[in-house]
Amino acid sequence: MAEPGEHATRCGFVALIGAPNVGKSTLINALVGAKVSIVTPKVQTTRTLIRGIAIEGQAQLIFVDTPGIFAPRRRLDRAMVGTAWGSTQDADLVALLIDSRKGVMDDDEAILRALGGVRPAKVLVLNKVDLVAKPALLALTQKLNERAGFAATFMVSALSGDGTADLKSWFAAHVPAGPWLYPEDQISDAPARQLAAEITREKLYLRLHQELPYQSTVETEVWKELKGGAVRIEQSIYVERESQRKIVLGKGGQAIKAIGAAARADIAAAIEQPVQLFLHVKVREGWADDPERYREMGLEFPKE
Ligand SMILES: Nc1nc2c(ncn2[C@@H]2O[C@H](COP(=O)(O)OP(=O)(O)OP(=O)(O)O)[C@@H](O)[C@H]2O)c(=O)[nH]1
Ligand SMILES: [Mg+2]
Repeated sequence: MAEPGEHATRCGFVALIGAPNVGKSTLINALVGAKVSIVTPKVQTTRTLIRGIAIEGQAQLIFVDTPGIFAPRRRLDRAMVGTAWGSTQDADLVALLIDSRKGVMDDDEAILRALGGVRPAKVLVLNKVDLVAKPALLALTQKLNERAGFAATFMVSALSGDGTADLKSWFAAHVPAGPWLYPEDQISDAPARQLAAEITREKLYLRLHQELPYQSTVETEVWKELKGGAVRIEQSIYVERESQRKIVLGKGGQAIKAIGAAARADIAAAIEQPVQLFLHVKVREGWADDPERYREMGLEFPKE
């Protein structure tokens, strides 16, 4: 006979935080088992909170991917870092990711100093262990555990999936008892238009360099279901200056064509529908100081 409560469900929010580029988005995708958040080799790819949902036994885990935490300079940076810290206030568990190949860098130091003010239980996740020898990991584990009170330490490769199953089981055992908040088959709470804009932004980051990715943003303007099952999507890519617009377009439109083709394929795969994608590159000087752009991204607009 089943004991009372034996089949009780659990449910909770797990915030994944850390410096830029440590692999938070790669990890959320591995934990969810689907691509819910974009990944690039560049720092500061993620700009807002991205929730990805997974079921593990009786537990529903709502993972929250966050922008990397660093010393912010621009208004957009401040909004990103503020929203990342904000995620820890609403979380049941917080996972601090460290790039174990790089070790403890300046941004990590600052995060460790601020971690004392974070209320939920914290776990340490040493990521990218595929790139590091075991003895170095043990030394890093010891060093970091001396700095903060972690409930557990995990060594994972978000890229290969190594160690992520153990991490997920631990989360499932430690989120509070309670009813599931989302339907069983839901993996994300982001509207499809937001996911589509993010996918295009990923292609911009992969294709463009220096300051350009950081001075651009993407918004989905039109989403029209067509007869026959396809969808027509129109997106605006905002840049700061005419010179940047020219670079995004590329010689003879080559760059925007490549970005569009790559984005279209991924959006179609994500929404499992044929897609017609139209990209419009627009100069909007000062978009990064326009509250409307922040609202579109789901970010608070910092006063300065
Ligand atoms: N070798 C290796 N590379 C990884 C691993 N996890 C992530 N990466 C790579 O690290 C880079 C950054 O990964 P992201 O997941 O975008 O990192 P992030 O922490 O979300 O970065 P921001 O959104 O900028 O804060 C990408 O090139 C990933 O492929 C890992 O376990 N091993
Ligand atoms: Mg990210």
